Amino acid sequence: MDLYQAVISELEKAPGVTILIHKSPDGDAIGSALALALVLEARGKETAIYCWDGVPYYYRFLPGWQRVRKVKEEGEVVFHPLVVGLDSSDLGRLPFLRDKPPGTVINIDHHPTNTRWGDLNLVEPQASATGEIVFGLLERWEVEITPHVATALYTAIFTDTGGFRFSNTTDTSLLCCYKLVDLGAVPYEIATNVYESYSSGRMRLLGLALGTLSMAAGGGVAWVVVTREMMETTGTGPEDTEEFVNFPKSIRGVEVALLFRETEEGVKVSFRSKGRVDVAAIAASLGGGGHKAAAGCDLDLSLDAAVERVIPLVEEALSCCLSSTCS
Ligand SMILES: [Mn+2]
Repeated sequence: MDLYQAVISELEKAPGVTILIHKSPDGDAIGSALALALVLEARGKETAIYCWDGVPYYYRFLPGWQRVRKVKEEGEVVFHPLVVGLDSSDLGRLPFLRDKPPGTVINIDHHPTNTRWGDLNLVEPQASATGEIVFGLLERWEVEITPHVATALYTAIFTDTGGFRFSNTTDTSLLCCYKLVDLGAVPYEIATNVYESYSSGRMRLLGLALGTLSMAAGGGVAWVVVTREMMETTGTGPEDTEEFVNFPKSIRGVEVALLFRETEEGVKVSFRSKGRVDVAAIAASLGGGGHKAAAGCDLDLSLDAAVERVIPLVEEALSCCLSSTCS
């Protein structure tokens, strides 16, 4: 049986479905989860969505966002017989789990570094977003896609492609969004909610972060830093640093951009590449993962030590690509 049909038949027969999405949830994780939950509920099934972190305030326009429950312990999770993980490349992205969840587990994702941690693994690395895979699933399932579902899936694809600017924007992602607009998603409203509804504190935080701009490799590498103190001063949270890495990336000549954000445990590093350097490989060598053009990792180091550890790796990968000796 086709993998999509296998997933559909599991969804059809399950009386309830537990949906898990990755920590620091983004528009793709949240949108995909809400779309799936809304469809399942319309078919009379119980659903529960869990995440290590809460929904960032600028995604709280999404219909049903309150369904996403923040959990820190596996014991707080209600496990239905079927569990669906979305946009989560490995179990480390679901830190409230002690191990693989009970019951039948379906893993739907588009990260090439996905570890195939489910019983059924619908992993499509060429998809721009997990939302694109979920949309394909719903189309094959021939269920009703309401305007709320369309809004959630459009938001997933729109945000994971950086507003259709990133290299993962394809004819398929645009065709999906065309269909989703036809089904009731409103691009202008979604764009305004996602990208023009930030707090003033976030804008002040961005100012402080941009003040730390550093460059290396003759202008090929650029990065900014966010300290915990900066977030305290501006009254902001980790979700306010989403997209910050795209500012150093937007400099002419920069091939790889990074954001170093100080966390309680150490440093979270976000990588973005304009295409020549595979940043997923660098992130994976540091225990993280992601896509060729967008990746991340967590380091148990001080900010200074993290910069000293990571930047030489990026410089080396860039010089390797530029010397054309690398494959
Ligand atoms: Mn995604």
